[in-house]
Amino acid sequence: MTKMTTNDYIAREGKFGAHNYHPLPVVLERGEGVHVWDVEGKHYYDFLSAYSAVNQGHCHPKIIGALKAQAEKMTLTSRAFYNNVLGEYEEFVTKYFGYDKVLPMNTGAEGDETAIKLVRKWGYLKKGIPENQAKIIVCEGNFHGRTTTIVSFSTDPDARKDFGPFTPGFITIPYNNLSALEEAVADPNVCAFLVEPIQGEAGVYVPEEGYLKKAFDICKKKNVLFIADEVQTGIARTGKMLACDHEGVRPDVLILGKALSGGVFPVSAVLADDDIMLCIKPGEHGSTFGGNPLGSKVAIAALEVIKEEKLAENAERLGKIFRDEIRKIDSEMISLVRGKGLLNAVIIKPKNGKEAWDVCVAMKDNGLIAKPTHGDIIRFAPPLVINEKELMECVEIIAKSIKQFE
Ligand code: IF1
Repeated sequence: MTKMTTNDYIAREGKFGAHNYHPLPVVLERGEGVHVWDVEGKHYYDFLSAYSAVNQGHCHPKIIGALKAQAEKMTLTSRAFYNNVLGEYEEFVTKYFGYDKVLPMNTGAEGDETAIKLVRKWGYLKKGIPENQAKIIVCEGNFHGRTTTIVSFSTDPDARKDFGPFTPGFITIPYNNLSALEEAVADPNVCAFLVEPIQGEAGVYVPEEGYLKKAFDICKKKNVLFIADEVQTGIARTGKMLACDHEGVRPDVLILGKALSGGVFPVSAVLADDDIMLCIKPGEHGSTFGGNPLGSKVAIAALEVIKEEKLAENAERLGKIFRDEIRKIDSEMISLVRGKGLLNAVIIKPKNGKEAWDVCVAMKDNGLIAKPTHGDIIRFAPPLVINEKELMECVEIIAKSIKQFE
C-alpha cells in the first residue's frame, strides 16, 4: 500500500462527508501545546485552537491523564442513576465560577438551548409572563450555534436560508447599542437578554468599554435576566477568566463550552443561582451524555490547568504584545487589528485580487494555520500556553506571509 497524501485525505472527506465546511487544505495528525503536525510531517503553529476550545494546548498531559484514568473506570451512567464523579464536578465548577448550581450539557449549542429554556421557565414562574408569550432579546451578528431555534434568531443568511420555519419569541437589536436595549426591555414579556461579551463569529467584534456593565444595569432595572454566552470568550481566552470580568459583570446565567474541557471531550455548562436554576424540575430537561463521569473529570482537570498555568494572565500579556507587533507590520493589506487577550482579528484589505483566504494559505505554507471569516477577516487565537518567544516567531511568519503580496 502506498502512503496517503494530503490530497488523498481531502478527496476522501469530499467523497464520503457532507459538504458543510470549506477547510483550509491541511490534514492534521498530531498536536502538542501550540504545535500541530500534518500527515506529511510538516509543523505548524495553531492559531485557531479549534475555535478557542484547546485553550490549554493540544493534548495537555494533565487533561489526557484525567481522561485515561476515568475511561478505564466508567464513561457513562446516564442521569437515571447517580455516579460518584458528577457531584465532585458540580461542586468544583460552581465554586470555581461562583454560582449556586450548574446544569451540565455537552456542546455549546446545547448550553444555549438550555439557557433559553431556563430563562423562559423563569419568566413564566417568577416574572409572571403569560403562557407562551416570553421573549428573549438577542443581538444582530450573533452566533450561538446551529440548532433550529438558535438559527431562528441568527442574522446570517447562510445560517438561516431554507432552514425555516423558525422558532418565534426573539427580539433582535443591534449589538453595542444601549438605547436599543433600553427600548426592548420595556416590553414586560421580555425574560432575558442573550449576548456574547465579544462577538466571535461576527469577526471578534469588541463592544465599547462599559457596554456590558451598562447593559447589565438596564436589564436589572426591568427584571430581565442577563445571559452571557461565554462559550468562545470564556475560560481565560480574553485575558480574564470570563470576558464579563473585564467589566465586573456577573451574568445571571452563564453559558460555557469549548475550553471547559480543553477541547478533549464535548462538555458545556449553564451556571445560575437557585432562584433561576430550580425553576427546572425533574423530567423537564436533560441529555444522555450531559454530566457523564468522563467529561466531568476532564473538565475538572481542564479548569485546574487554567489556574495552575496562569493562562488568563498569559493571554492578557501576550495579547497586548501581539496586537502591538501586528500593528507594526508595514503593509497596506492590514487595515485593522482588534481583540482582547488572545482572541484577535485582523481585517485584510484585498490587494491585486489577493484576500484573507490567500493570506491564510500563505501562512499555512510558512507554518502557521488560521482561518478567514466573512471574506476579509482572519481570526488569530493560539492556545493560551504559547510563550513570548513562540509568539514573536509567529508574528514573523504572519509578517512574511502578508509581505509576499506586496
Ligand atoms: C462551527 C464561529 C467560532 C460560539 C458561541 C455557542 C457556540 C459557538 C459564542 C456553539 C460556536 C463555533 C462553532 C464552529 C465555528 C465557531 C465559531 F466561527 F462560528 F464564530 F468559534 F469562532 N456560542 N462557535 O462561538 O458551540 O455547539 O459548536 O459547541 O464549526 O460551527 P458548539
